[in-house]
Amino acid sequence: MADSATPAATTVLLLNGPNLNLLGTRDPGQYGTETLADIERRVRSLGAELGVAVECAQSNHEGELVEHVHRAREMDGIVLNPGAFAHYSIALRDAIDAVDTPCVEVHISNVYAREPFRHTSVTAPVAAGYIAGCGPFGYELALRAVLSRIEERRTARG
Ligand code: CA2
Repeated sequence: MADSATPAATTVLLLNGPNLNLLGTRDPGQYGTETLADIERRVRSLGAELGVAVECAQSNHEGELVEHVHRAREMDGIVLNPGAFAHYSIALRDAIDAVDTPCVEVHISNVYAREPFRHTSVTAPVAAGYIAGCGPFGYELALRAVLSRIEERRTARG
């Protein structure tokens, strides 16, 4: 059990939005062949290498995603692929803005090379960072990026 002499382990929430549970089942040209379970394994394993606990969640429901973000108030960081909610969910944006937990947004595909409605993210302006178009590897980049933000905050707070 953590006491004042033992700092609590860093914990990051890996949160995926609507339809991302279908990864690996179709559309490999856009999203690759890895399943969401493969991606979660990959990010957890990088977390273990870096001494960070990664908790994974996925939901197809806006309200549930909002609640997961609220739950992350007790955590150190969030890696979030909001899926299509990135393009229009003000509720998700407000949740990210409301919690004092740095959030790095990630998209598997290069949304800027796709339809114009994917070029807007309402969540990105309240995120601590944004990664798109790097495939599933983007999640590893996002974990490293959020850890760097967490470290910066710890240094600034002394
Ligand atoms: O590129 C991304 O990661 C996206 O967040 C994926 C979302 C899309 O709406 C965003 O514009 C960009 C869609 C996820 C759908 O995933 C599927 C995977 C396999 C089969 C069908 C859907």
